[in-house]
Amino acid sequence: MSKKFEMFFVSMVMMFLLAACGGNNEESPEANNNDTEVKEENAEANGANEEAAADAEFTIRAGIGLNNEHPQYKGLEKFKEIVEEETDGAIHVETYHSGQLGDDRTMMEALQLGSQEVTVPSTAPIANFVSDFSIFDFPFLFPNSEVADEVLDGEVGQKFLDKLDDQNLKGLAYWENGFRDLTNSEKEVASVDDFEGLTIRTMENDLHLDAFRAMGANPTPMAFTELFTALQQGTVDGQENPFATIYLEGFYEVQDYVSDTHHIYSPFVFLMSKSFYDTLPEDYQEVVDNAALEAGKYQRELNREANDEYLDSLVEEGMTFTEISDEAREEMRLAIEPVVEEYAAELDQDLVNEVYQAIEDAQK
Ligand code: KDG
Repeated sequence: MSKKFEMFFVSMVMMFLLAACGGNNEESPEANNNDTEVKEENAEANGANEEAAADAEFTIRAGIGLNNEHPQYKGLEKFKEIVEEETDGAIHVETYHSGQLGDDRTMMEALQLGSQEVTVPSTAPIANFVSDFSIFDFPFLFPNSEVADEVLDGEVGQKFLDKLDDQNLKGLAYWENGFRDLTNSEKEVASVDDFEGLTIRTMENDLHLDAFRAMGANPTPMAFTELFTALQQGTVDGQENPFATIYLEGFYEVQDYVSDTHHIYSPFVFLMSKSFYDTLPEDYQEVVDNAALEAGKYQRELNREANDEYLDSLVEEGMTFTEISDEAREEMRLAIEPVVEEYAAELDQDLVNEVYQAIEDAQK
């Protein structure tokens, strides 16, 4: 069975099981993502889960695309710890990684349908549900993560989260994916000219596609769950993700070159199914609100350490590192500027101005 078909088959089976189980999971998901083997400990954990779930009033199934080594998953475990402790086990949290419950879009749709309770996607796929979110994927928008924190955790960030309600999604907090960097298997990329002809996988987001086209690359949208295989088989030459993901997902095994393009600061959004959230009593709603924020702080901290640490590890694994100069980064920004202006014109102008203003204020 081909890997892709296997993934598709497993996703279908998972969706069926989740829908059939309704409130409580009685089956352990057995899914294989990329080359990440389903860990035995996962099956064991799910065995323990079954008992705890049986005693619980509510079960939250929380799934992400990245693997269980990633700070995103550690954040999810922290969320579980806080929620179960604070509710004395009345809310039971099951955590799934590596796309075991599907890719970002599938999981968001499952939240809308009420067959999954939590996921933590990047803002890029969220823009397909609430288009205003695409502003957070404007290349070179946030100068650093401190400014991003201030804007996202502030009033304007909350306005975006509120927009998710209409989609039956409850946005509880911003977590962090981080600054995205380019890898490929063909050549060193030091300047905008070097993008010419490279086939690059991007997230499923039109702005990302247009931005890479503007730099001369040949972008292809693809779910994260398909990425490792696509790189391995040479379906695409490259991809872009923060160093932590590049290292922890083992992309260095199938990619030779890495450049610190830092072209987009990618936030994660902690999402809950709104129909599920609305069934929780008020005190439990408060618990999940605070847990999403607390776990987010912890996740951001781990994520920043990981992104600082793993470039060296990528070089140790044999990747060639190309440092992007300030001038080269400015050339990239200029190449993408018309795309950003075009997308900005399509969005809620007051909100766009508020974001720009908040970024300026955060730098004062
Ligand atoms: O869990 C989140 C991931 O599925 C995804 O958003 C990671 O940045 C990502 C990508 O490139 O798809």
